[in-house]
Amino acid sequence: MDWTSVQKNIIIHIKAVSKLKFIIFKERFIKMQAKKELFDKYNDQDIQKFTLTNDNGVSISVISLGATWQAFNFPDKNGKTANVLLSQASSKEIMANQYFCQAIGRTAGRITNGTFSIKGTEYHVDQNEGNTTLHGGPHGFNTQVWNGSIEDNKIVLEKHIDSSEDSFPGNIDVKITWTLDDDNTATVTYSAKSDADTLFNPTQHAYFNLSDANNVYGQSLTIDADNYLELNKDKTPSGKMISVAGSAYDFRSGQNIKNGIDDMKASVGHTYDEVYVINDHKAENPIATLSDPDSGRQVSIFSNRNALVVFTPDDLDGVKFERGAGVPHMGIATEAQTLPDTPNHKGFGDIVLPAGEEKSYSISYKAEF
Ligand code: FUC
Repeated sequence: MDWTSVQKNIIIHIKAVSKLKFIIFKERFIKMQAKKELFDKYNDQDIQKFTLTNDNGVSISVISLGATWQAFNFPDKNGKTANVLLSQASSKEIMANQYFCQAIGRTAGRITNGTFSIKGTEYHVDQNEGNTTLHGGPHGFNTQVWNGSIEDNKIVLEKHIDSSEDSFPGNIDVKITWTLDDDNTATVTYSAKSDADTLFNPTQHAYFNLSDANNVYGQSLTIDADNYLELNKDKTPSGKMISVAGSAYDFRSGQNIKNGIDDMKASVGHTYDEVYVINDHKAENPIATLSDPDSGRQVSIFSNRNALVVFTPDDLDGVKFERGAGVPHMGIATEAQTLPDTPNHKGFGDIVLPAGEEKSYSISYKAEF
């Protein structure tokens, strides 16, 4: 070997060592933090709280009861960090006022008469809202205490649900995973495998309020949807899709939420509790974006499924949130999913989880500030 190639080799070696040192430095000092702590007790069971904090100080917390998304903390334009979710402080309250920010399954939304067919076999599942099965029925994902752990900076929640427990066909193994990346995107992934054909259409019932105010009136929402579902009196879908054009339902170019609610009340007599039919879109484009000009906070929602439920409840009386006593329009719920009541309507999609197959669905929430 001549002298120049020895020199070259030494330089390459030095470069490689410095690169390695930098990686080790980065790993040691700017590493994502993951924490597990006791939240409280529910029915004598320990309820755990898991928190991931990224390099920018943005954090998410999830608790094992109902796989509830307990916190999404990120700063406003002045650097003041706050939780943008409507969270309740204890397991007792979470179970007394269900669905707030909880995991929803096996099936999000309403199933007409709790009845559906898979490959010609008719099934009847437990009803919990008149004749309707809402959000997986009375023993849905949100009522379960999940087995939680932290694995490779991911929050992992697992549960085996027996068919006899929630009345859906098939014993099902479900895994809910939460991650948070350094672009401030929180992602929840629901995976399931069943020993018999069943339905799987999970979502997260996140209620957002990006501001410090106790309502969402100053915030605006954009939804990539040309159509919404016509609903029957009991809020089950009629099967018909209606164009949003020229109505209070139209969020395609963004709409202030207070103007929208006022317009809804004047035109159809109620607030938003609607199922939007999401347009075909590229994976990198959000299906919806909620933004708050006052705080400078924004959350974009990414999903590859065809529906988003939007709910701005008028009545939150008697619910005590960490940010204060419930008042009308304190938060806005967004639930990315496949169109509800799926097997009962042609063209709504396919939520069948065939026996022995694993299916996964993800929803991402990107925070900007
Ligand atoms: C949404 C709404 C429902 C219900 C639930 C808690 O999914 O569509 O009407 O109130 O949330």
